[in-house]
Amino acid sequence: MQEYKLFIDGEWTGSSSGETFDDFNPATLELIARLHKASKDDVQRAVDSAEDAFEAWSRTPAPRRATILFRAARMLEERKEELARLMTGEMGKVLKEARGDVQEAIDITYYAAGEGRRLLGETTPSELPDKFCLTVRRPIGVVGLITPWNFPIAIPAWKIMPALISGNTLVFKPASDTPLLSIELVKILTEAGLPRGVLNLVMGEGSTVGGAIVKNKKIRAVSFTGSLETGKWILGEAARDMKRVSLELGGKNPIIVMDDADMGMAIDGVLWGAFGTTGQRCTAASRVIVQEKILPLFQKRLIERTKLLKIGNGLDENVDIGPVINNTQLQKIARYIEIGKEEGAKLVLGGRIIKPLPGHFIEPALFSDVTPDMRIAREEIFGPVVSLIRAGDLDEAIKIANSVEYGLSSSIYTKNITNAFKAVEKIEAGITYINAPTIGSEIHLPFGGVKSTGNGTREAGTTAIEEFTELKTVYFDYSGKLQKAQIDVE
Ligand code: UN1
Repeated sequence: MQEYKLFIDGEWTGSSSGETFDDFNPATLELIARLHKASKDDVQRAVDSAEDAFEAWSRTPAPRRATILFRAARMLEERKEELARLMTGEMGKVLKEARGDVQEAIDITYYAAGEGRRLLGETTPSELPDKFCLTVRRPIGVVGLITPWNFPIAIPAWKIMPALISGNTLVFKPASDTPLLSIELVKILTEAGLPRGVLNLVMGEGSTVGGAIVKNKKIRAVSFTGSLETGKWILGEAARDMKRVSLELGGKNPIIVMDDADMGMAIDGVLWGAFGTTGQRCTAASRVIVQEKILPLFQKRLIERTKLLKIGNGLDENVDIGPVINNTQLQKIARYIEIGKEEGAKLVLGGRIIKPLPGHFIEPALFSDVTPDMRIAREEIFGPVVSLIRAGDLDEAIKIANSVEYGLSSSIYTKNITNAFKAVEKIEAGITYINAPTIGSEIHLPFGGVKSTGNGTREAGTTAIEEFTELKTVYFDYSGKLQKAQIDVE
């Protein structure tokens, strides 16, 4: 079994406390790796090393920083299959999805590398003669990145690549359930030529290691994807030092199915949106709001199709649904199944923990007769559980869609163009899909949500650069005399 150390100041170094933690395959429960756990001192060393590296890295021309990213992207491409297999063995998602996860990392790496020749600011006329106005982008400084386990390489890459191309230096903590892909990503970037200290990897629990990152005064920005509870804590802590924070938190994403929809397509969409990644996406569809006329037939057909999904080890190419990440999550999902029953929803399919498979498996679950006030219709479960909710018309469907505290992704299935535009206008979410499920974002568009899903920032797309840069406004006066804005108006 492999043991992995921390990566600080360009060296793989053991934890100063000597503490380690274990990494298991969720499908087989095999122990696959032992990882060094960072102490507070280790985090401080990582921050110091990032601080030392900042001057040289931020002064390296962005197109030259990009050459390292282009090289890393090509290496990721060459190793795509191997990395996908490693991911399935650690995180559990089925192989074709793991390949997609690596592809997303490849895409953002190329995209961020391309930004090395843009990093656009703006130029605009001055109100005074012989004066030139522009904005330039500057890196923020030492940035802390904290990532979740559900996209073990895509989400780290979403954050690392734009942060690097913008000239920041980093202290990065991946989720303790899935550190292996992050270790590979750090190795690839190092081999591609990233200078020492620019990217430091610390591992361990969120409460200690993540906490030490967030509280460190030298860290000027934190980018976090994870739970609402942790996000709120980070925002509060960061306020003390006026740190920049970007948060991608939970979702309770609805798919609205109108009675004019193509039903077969909507069912395909629900199966993929709700049960892909075993429902463990922030964008997973967990509420399916169906117009009442078609609800009975829709429910019947959805049950039939869900029954056909094959559960098992994601390395088997025939499997549709892999395991849940760990026992805590498995028990949390099982508890929500009980809560749903107690609240009076009808469990029409699945929801049982599967034994005697050794891993953390649960059957995809469908609840009917769910009302919007029930906890299973409001709280993020992060598992393969769908609540079917009845709506009379589009207005009611949208009202239900908006009745939760989250607002990440959303979807509507309809053939009616008016319905589609109304949904775009009225659904409170960062993302709305028309005739496609709630998952499947592309890296060159902004990703993020409204309400409690975040704090207004967006990842990926051109907004990825905004997330990791400061704007400087420059006024260049070449008139040779004092000119006064707002005063010299004649
Ligand atoms: C997440 O839901 O946790 O849209 C991230 C998707 C992926 C990213 C999802 N591109 O499903």
